[in-house]
Amino acid sequence: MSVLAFDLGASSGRALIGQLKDRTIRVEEIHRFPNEPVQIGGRLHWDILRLFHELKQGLLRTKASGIQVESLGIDSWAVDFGLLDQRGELMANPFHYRDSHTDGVMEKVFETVPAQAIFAKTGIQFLSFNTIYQLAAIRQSRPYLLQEASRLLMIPDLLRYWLTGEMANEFTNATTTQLFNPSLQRWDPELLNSLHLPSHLFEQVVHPGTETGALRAAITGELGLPKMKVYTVAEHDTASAVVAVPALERSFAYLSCGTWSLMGTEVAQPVIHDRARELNFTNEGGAYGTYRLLKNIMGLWILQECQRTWQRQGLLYSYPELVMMSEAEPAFSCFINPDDPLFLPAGDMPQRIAAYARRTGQQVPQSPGAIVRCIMESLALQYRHVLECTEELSNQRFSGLHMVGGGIHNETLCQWTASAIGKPVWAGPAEGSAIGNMAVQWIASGELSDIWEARALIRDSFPVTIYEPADREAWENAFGRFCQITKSTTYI
Ligand code: ADP
Ligand code: LRH
Repeated sequence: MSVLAFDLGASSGRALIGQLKDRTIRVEEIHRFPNEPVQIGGRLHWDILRLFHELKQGLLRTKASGIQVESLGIDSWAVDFGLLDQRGELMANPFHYRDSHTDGVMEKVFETVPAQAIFAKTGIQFLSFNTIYQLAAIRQSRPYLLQEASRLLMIPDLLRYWLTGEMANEFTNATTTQLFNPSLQRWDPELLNSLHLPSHLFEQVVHPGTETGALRAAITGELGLPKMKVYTVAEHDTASAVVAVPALERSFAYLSCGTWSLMGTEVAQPVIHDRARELNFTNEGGAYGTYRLLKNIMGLWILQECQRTWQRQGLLYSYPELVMMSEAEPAFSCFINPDDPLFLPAGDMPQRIAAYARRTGQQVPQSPGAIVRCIMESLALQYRHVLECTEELSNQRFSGLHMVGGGIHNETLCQWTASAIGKPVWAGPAEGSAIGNMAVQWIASGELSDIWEARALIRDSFPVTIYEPADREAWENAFGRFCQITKSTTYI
């Protein structure tokens, strides 16, 4: 049976068709497009109508492929949303989570509800751009939006609504708002009340694998398509990526490596206590009653922004070129804490890395290759730190690390990660989110029995590259220095 997955990452979106035949998954990418935010009036927004247009292009290419697709699902990055009026129309352009309207808002919210109370209720990490702080910012600057709005839909909820005409808030993404209470299994009424957020915006959440309508007649008519079922999948892209981790054992650690690096493990119950809060870990909802005990690491975003900065200066480097240039540079010359808030907003990352190096008394990396080396080594060392925290919080010891996502195309990063953690890295599949999206559709339609059957099938269908640790002593010493340099800086 064939299904269509739309996977929208912060840097690009794609449409993939998955075919499940003779106990093998075959995947074909039929559409890929950049996801470029738009800066306007000093604000940063997603180009949501363009994204919807690209979904339609994906549907047209599905038709052109001649493959009969039974259903589709959409996953995307978390926390961002649209507000709809009583007529069901989008009231304003959704903000990009890197917009500065949330600057200082989290601290203000803590004056009303202390951080401890928010974490106790939600189990969600403190990121300055979480939906809760975006809504608090909107309440201050554009109160009319919240007064008039009748519904809040997260990005995949919104796109799904435009495709089907049906509104539903999906569970995995709902948890990333930091307004959902996993013990109550509903939006937290006290949090909504304390922050004066209208409760009617938030409807009952639906779980991954729920059939939530079909392509509406206006779409099938416009595009000349047959009717197609639409499922809520694990609509947070990281939740879908975790579904696709080809683990055979129940206890495993993962790193979803794309614009962000999300590292953690799957747990049956949220881990909510002081230590988890101190380490700023999160317990985001997963598929089939699981939770994702993980931590956000700034990830390849820093490299993306360097590439963009150099491009503006007329220096065009592809990712493979940048990686190659970094390999020619001396090892362990400069480290950054990738999670320093300095690196969160868009902008001139080479300059910020130089500022960080000066602030911490290190030699400033000068060439693009040296800067890329600094980013990649620092990421690998931060992975080591976060893996140790994951082991502590989950009370487990992992024998290796599963890496999924576009970042695994960077073989040097995979190798350095293995060396930094001192354990093997198992890399694959690169399109984890899209494949996890498909797996939930197959489970929903009865083609697969459960997530473990899906994972075994993914393991058999896609290659996994194994990276063994190397240069252990040098990486051990580097980790000691990295911890010294980065311990003074705060986390995102
Ligand atoms: P997202 O879904 O968040 O948009 P992806 O999972 O597509 O991100 O991963 C994008 C990242 O993968 C890029 O920022 C880049 O660093 C890395 N990447 C992709 N292709 C390559 C490649 N050929 N060589 C090295 N790195 C790559
Ligand atoms: C990764 C991701 C991550 C969120 C961030 C906003 O794409 O969904 O899990 O924290 O984007």
